[in-house]
Amino acid sequence: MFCSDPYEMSAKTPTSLREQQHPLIFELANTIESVWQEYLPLSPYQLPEDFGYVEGRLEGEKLVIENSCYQTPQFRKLHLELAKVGNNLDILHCVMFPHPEYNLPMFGCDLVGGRGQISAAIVDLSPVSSDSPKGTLRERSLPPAYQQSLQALPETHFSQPRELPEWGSIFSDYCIFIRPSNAEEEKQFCDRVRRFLEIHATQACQTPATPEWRSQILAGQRHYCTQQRQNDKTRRVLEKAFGEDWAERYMNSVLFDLPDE
Ligand code: BLA
Repeated sequence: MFCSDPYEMSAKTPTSLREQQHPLIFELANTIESVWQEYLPLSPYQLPEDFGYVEGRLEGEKLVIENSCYQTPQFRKLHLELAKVGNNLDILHCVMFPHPEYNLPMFGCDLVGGRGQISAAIVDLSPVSSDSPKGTLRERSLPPAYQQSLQALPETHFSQPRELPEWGSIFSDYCIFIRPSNAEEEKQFCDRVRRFLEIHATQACQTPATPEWRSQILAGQRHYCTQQRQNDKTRRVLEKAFGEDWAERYMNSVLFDLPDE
């Protein structure tokens, strides 16, 4: 069906925003959802205050945000967000929050681009705990099974690696943060995201609950979210479109929220 207003269309069909975004975002959004559907027993997750679909204005341009959220026995929240600011800025944001009863890392992925070029592509499995139930935040490391699987992945080659900001100390040695410079690098990045997700989903389903680790894991997740909330580039986009209070609430309750104690 032809529709003259793309935003009107996206309000009706939840998969349509990605069709108006950079092809790598379209590809990654489909990849993430297909791995989730193939490997994980998904149930719906209700976002607070009906944050599912949001529209605002940024410097006269329309900002559209489309969220999809699920949960599973091991994951408190699987969050995929697509955002589009006019014709200038396309964003994919994805975080998988494990229940703190499970000693699992945080999967995070962010793609930011516009006018045909992705400027930032980042993916990581970030550790939240140490290798003993009473360890400290400083000793964070990925569980051994993750390290083995990640080490076994083929090497990647990206011509424009990017430097992490200071708050990025939460990321692991396996983190990829680049500006993809051609279609081949875009494909390599997308393949790497798929491999991270497959490792994560497979491991998660085999990981038993360990309540004696809970407080350490919770502290690790809290640290992860506290650092992510310091990303001024994300905050600025949200503040300009929706105001400071809204941006603060959205960052704390949708993008990087924490479970109840
Ligand atoms: C960078 N994130 C950015 C940038 C923008 C956003 C505009 C700058 C792009 C650039 O430097 O080229 C904006 N990102 C958003 C917005 C949302 C979003 C508005 O997700 C949501 C509505 N960010 C994450 C996650 C990770 C992440 C999960 O949300 C990592 C796992 C990382 N984004 C991240 C990093 C940068 C970034 C490391 C670069 C920050 C810098 O260089 O200072």
